[in-house]
Amino acid sequence: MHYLLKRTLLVTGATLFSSGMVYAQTPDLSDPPEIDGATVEDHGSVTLRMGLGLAESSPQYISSRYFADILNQRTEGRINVNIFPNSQLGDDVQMMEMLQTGTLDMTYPSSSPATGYVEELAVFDLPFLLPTREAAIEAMRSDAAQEMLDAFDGTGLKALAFSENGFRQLSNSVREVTSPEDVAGMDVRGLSIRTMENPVHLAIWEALGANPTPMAFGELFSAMEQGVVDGQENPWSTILTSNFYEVQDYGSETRHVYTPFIKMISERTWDSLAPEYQELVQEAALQAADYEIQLSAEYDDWAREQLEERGMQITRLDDEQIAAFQEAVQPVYDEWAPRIGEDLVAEFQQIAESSKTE
Ligand code: TK8
Repeated sequence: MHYLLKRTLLVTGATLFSSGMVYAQTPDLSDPPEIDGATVEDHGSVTLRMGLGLAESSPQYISSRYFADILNQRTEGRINVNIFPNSQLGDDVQMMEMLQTGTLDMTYPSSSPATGYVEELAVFDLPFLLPTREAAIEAMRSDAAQEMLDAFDGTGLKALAFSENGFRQLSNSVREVTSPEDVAGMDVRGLSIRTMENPVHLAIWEALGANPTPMAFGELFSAMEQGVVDGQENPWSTILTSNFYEVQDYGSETRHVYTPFIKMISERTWDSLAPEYQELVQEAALQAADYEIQLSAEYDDWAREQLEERGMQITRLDDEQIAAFQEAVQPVYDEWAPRIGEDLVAEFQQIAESSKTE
């Protein structure tokens, strides 16, 4: 049976359907892999509190439930994970700070706001660098990426695994966007676009002639609703599951950045766990990450179709149109590649190239 239906009554979008109605408006999601592996010896009961930015219908939440199930099953119920979705405990930046002080055990930010801890992560923010999911997965599994996770040691945050937030797409409430000129507005004002709290993203939207405003994700819906910003950019799955389509009429399939998520645990919490529990948490994080990447891929086109059905006007861009965006953001490379490290950027470009020719 469908994993979602087994777990709980989950729906995408705003409507909660009651039983008897068609309530599973979800893509045909894969079940997670069977949980196997030996039961871990009793090292006491542990409850982990995990805060998430996204909604219950997101791949982030669904794969976190799987993470919780693995821990629970392999400890015969001794490790429990309580998940708090929807940015209810705070946004990515706040939750990372809570992990540092030990007031929250786990969270799961985008890599972009984590560049404050590990600068090299900004390589993922370079526009149009990783064109396919295959290239992105290879980049996330590279030794260079593992070094980025290791570099969190001593910050108060332990980074366990990369997983997928996804390819970012532009949405706005003002006009159809097919070119950088549409973003900048020729005789009308440029679009005001919310960005993540990350300097490369700010540079991207400045280069495109927008009026960018960094803002916490949890404030974004009401900022768009009240017209504080015209638009934002996130994967289709988020635009759907966070109900952004209710306040955004236009979408453009720009795929301008692939954003990873990073599963994190507080170093304090980590240090308090028995080594066997640590091993299990690490293993489960990697398994849940794989499952999330798969769910995320399954969501992509489906979420876009759902958004169209719900009245959003979505524009696909052809190669020439994408090339115009790529050209406009070239200054971002000139400014940021030397700061991030030319070698690292070249390594990721190499990964991207080889994924194209495969
Ligand atoms: C969720 C965020 C979000 C990100 C953003 O916590 O802020 O736009 O893409 O999904 O990590």
